[in-house]
Amino acid sequence: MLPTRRRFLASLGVGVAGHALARESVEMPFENGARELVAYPQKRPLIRLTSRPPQLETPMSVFAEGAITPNDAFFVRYHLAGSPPSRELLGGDAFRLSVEGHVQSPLSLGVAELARRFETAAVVAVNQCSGNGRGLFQPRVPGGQMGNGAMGCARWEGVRLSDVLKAAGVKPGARQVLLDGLDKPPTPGIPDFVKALEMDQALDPEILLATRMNGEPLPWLNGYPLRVVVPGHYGTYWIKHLHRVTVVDADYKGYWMDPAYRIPDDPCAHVEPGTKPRHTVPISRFNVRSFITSLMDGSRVPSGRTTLLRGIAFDGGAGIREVVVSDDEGRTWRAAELGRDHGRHAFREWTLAWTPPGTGDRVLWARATNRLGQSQPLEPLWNPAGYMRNVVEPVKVKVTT
Ligand SMILES: Nc1nc2c(c(=O)[nH]1)N[C@H]1C(S)=C(S)[C@@H](COP(=O)(O)O)O[C@H]1N2
Ligand SMILES: [Mo]
Repeated sequence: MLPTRRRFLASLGVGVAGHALARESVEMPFENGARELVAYPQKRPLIRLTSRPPQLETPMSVFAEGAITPNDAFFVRYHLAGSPPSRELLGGDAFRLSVEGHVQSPLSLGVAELARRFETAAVVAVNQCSGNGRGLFQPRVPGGQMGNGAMGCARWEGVRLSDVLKAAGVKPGARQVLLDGLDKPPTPGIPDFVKALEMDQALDPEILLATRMNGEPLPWLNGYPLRVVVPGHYGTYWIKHLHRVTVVDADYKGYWMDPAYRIPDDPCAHVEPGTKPRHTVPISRFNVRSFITSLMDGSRVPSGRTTLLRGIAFDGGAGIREVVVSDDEGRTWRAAELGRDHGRHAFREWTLAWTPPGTGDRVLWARATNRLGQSQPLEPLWNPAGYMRNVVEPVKVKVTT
């Protein structure tokens, strides 16, 4: 996102001639990247990708404020034009979660009942869309043209999916657990947004059915009153407004599992640009990423004076071991200082004192390595769906006298 925030006047249209509404907009660093900043209920102005359904990105500067993304700045992603479901469906006693299918005793539980029956559990975890950074793919790919703001880190609190499944009594032969939210397709031809977890994965005690986010009930647009939290895994599995958990004894073949949300079956999830993968698998864990959050493309920094660079890093759950920064396109690297550890699924903040040498254009790179030794490529890796971008993202600044 460029810092040159253009302010433009959007006319309110016929009948209100003479009145105009000032709106802030941003320009993402790719073609057709003009976006308005729009405030939705419970949200501060965020970068709007689409209005039907609402899809909002977080400006990178928010991530410079801390490892926890405030609820009102947390990104929003939906697939179906009718989303989010209406407040009536979500409100009060009307909401029930049903647990059904290949189980001994099907359950139907309200949110309060869930909290009463099952032990409370919490995790600080990053939620990131599979297509975070898709707009930056070259060659361009179809799909939501997002910058890198489709991510956020929060403290999620709720109950364990595994406890709920155990209470329902999973029958032998169960293969997968299907997760469905209350949002429905606008027309019959469009498949409902349903995701599947393998049975052994669904029983991982890390996976939560969360009712609270950063100490508050979930915002409406982030899944009120109940959502799935799958730490370390892409947001596609983090079903919002969860109302049905179905245990099945076969492999689910719905559209949002196949062909959607699949990656090349290759260790780096990539293919030669412009080609199709021969074999695909469902997308799963995050790869390693890091970002400079205190400076953006076009930021000005004074030469010879020390600036504190700030950033974040995260991965699929091993935890971040190291972040290094280069101001000379990789000839030399310096280790950043890691901030407080909020857990292996959280954003890890980092800082580095940097004294810009000389004057003129400078490119800054940050590169993280996790505790498994996995890191980030210097050249982008490509796949046709625009998933799992994790190239070192250059930040081009101007060093001034
Ligand atoms: N009910 C429902 N849940 C959903 C989706 C959706 O379209 N409907 N989209 C998923 C995707 S792809 C992502 S990236 C995350 C985004 O979570 P957020 O909107 O809370 O940031 O929600 C997931 N859960
Ligand atoms: Mo997503």
